[in-house]
Amino acid sequence: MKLKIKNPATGQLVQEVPINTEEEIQQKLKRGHESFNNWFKVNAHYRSKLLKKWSNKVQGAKEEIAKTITLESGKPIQESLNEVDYATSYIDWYAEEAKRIYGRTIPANSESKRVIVTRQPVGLVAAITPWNFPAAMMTRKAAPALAAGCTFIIKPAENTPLTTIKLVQLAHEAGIPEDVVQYVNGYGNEVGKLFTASTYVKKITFTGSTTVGKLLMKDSADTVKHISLELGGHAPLIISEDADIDFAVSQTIASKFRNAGQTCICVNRVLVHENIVDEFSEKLTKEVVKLKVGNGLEKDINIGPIINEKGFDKIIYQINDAMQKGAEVLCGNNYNANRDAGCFFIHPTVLKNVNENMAIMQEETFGPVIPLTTFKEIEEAVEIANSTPYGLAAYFFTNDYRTGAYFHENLDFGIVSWNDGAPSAAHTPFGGMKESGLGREGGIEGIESYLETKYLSIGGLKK
Ligand code: TXE
Repeated sequence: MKLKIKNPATGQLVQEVPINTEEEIQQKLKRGHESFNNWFKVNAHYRSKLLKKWSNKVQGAKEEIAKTITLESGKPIQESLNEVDYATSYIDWYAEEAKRIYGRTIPANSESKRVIVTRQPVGLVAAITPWNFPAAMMTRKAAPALAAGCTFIIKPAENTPLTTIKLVQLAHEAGIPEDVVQYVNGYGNEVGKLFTASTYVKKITFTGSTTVGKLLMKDSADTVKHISLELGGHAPLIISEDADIDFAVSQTIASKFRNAGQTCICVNRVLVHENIVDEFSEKLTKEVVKLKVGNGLEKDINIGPIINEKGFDKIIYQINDAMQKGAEVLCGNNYNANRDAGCFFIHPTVLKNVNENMAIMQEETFGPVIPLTTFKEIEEAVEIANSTPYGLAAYFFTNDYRTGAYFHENLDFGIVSWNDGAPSAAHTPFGGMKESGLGREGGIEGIESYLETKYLSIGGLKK
């Protein structure tokens, strides 16, 4: 049995990849578990050196990896090149963090005692990643795991395994032992069950839909695994009356249309103060119609295909639902769908007069659509922004420090971005509140969930 990897822009077969049997997966899990005892005792400075070597190898293969990302995910080639840099930045960051896993001493309550706290890696980590950032989602999980001293096994998305295969191969070439970082290929529900049931796996790290995240959390309960979940988002972007409108337009476009809107932190709902909505929507639409849609390998393409039919149907449903309930189309709402070939393109769309009864204001869109709504008071904007079960990223634009402070304190989101459409970076903690997930990836926080705390109490010492 093989996975057929197709280019979502053309429908052409890129490559076939063997699906691992259950027996092969169990063997790999066993090897990952058995190699843990050696790997975690390797000194941290040496692990750091291997991670740096891996980073150099990834940069050395940058063009090849970027082309693979575009071929299997459809994103424009420049975005794929950027993704390779972004993916590498996580390896670089955690190569340094490997050397900074500190313990502490606690003053004892007796002269004959000493109390010491150390940190140790959790063990074998199993990762499940999505198709929207095939390189970065891999390194954002593998780099802190390996830096902490964990062994690592990954199941990439069924439609984008080629980037992962290449990254794992480069890790081995860099000197990271084969059993320490491994991949398996197969269907999510089948491999997911083997990962969650395995007593060798000590932690699950997942990026994907909220539905699957909840399932993995339930299935991990039987063996009480550590779990990190980076799930869906429904990011609001709020534009205050005093904001710099031209800047807000450029940042809205940068945030919304990256990867054709198939990004968990991309803007999903735009809330504009009612006094500036006409100027903002006019300027926004003027820029949005300039974006070019097409095959990401061609020159100057801004927006590639939608990943698959399921994603396409969800976006079209949300647009139609909004229009039926009174939304006005300012631009876009045209698309090319070739269901036989599996190719789906949606032109960037701006909708005005949306309201909270429309699906597009309640559910993650994952497509190139901007719904615009208005507010009068900042309290009302916050109420709308917080009104969904998601809490990943929120953006706001204001030049008033009091408004900024109010938004910062009252928006229930893990990432709050003030006058900035691109907040994500390796040195920052990325993750959500509410049903957007558990745990953080990146920054000093990103290594925490790969570590256990061990406390040593020494007694009977001479005074
Ligand atoms: O996600 P899935 P899909 C959101 C986004 C998108 C929707 C559906 O709204 O439109 O989810 O996308 C594996 N047990 N995000 O269908 O199914 C699967 O093999 C274990 C947001 O692609 O969650 C793949 O490797 N694993 C998100 C991974 O989960 C399972 C990125 C993601 O697939 C499984 C992607 C199961 N039962 C989608 N079922 C983000 N946070 O960026 C599937 N998988």
